[in-house]
Amino acid sequence: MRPDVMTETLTLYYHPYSNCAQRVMLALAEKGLTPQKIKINLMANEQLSDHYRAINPKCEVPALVHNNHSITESCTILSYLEQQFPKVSLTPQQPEQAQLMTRWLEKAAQSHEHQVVNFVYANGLGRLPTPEQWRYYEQHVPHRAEFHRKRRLGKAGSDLQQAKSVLDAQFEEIECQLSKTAWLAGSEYSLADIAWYPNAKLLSRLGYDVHPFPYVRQWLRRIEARPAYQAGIKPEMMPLPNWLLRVALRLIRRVGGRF
Ligand SMILES: N[C@@H](CCC(=O)N[C@@H](CS)C(=O)NCC(=O)O)C(=O)O
Repeated sequence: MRPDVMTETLTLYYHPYSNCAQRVMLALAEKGLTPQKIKINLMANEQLSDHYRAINPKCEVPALVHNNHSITESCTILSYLEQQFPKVSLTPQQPEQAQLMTRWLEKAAQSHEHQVVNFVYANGLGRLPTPEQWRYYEQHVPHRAEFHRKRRLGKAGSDLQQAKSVLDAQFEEIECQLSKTAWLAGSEYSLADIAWYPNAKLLSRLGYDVHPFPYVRQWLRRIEARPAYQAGIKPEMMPLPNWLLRVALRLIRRVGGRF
């Protein structure tokens, strides 16, 4: 532990069901770090407040504030934690495995928008903005306004077959790696597994069929057996069966925004 570590302040802005926030929750738990946690209620649109926008200009969770310095983008936060809190290492010792981990992290950083969000919307589960939220996006959150503009034109998040085939290719790649090594970057559990677990889990809960991927299913179970998962994520998970979660999300879409 660095000498100043006891006086450092660490605050995590998160929502427990956010796959991106879960990456950071897992890494913090693996490292034995216990930040102050501030829940941003996405359902109540707390992310769309001027106060939170000052912390994360993209109005998304997670954000980590370390000694008044705000870090955003979940995969960037993972690398930051690894650099600042190296006592419990989540990087493989062997250089080739460490390089492989970096490649998985780079892909994970692109995956939320291009894989998860597309599938969720194409499957009829993503929330639609109200006119008020839409105005906020247009003024302050251009990437989200752009996504919804494309979605309305049928250019994003509308073709379920296409969204599934992108996921098929991704899950085949993960399955192939896990058929050769215990973890994504080789023989050691690493940030690569932490970055990909929440995506794979969320997609499987929301209707992507992981049955054709036995190594992925075993890997999910092994991660869920880790003390860091049990302490860092599980206590805040909603114990809803998957089918009920999907029904709830479809209802929220119906009664929510229309834009
Ligand atoms: N690329 C970002 C994506 C973060 C993101 O999209 N977070 C979602 C939750 S998973 C969010 O906060 N959405 C805001 C909203 O729904 O308005 C990251 O990896 O941190």
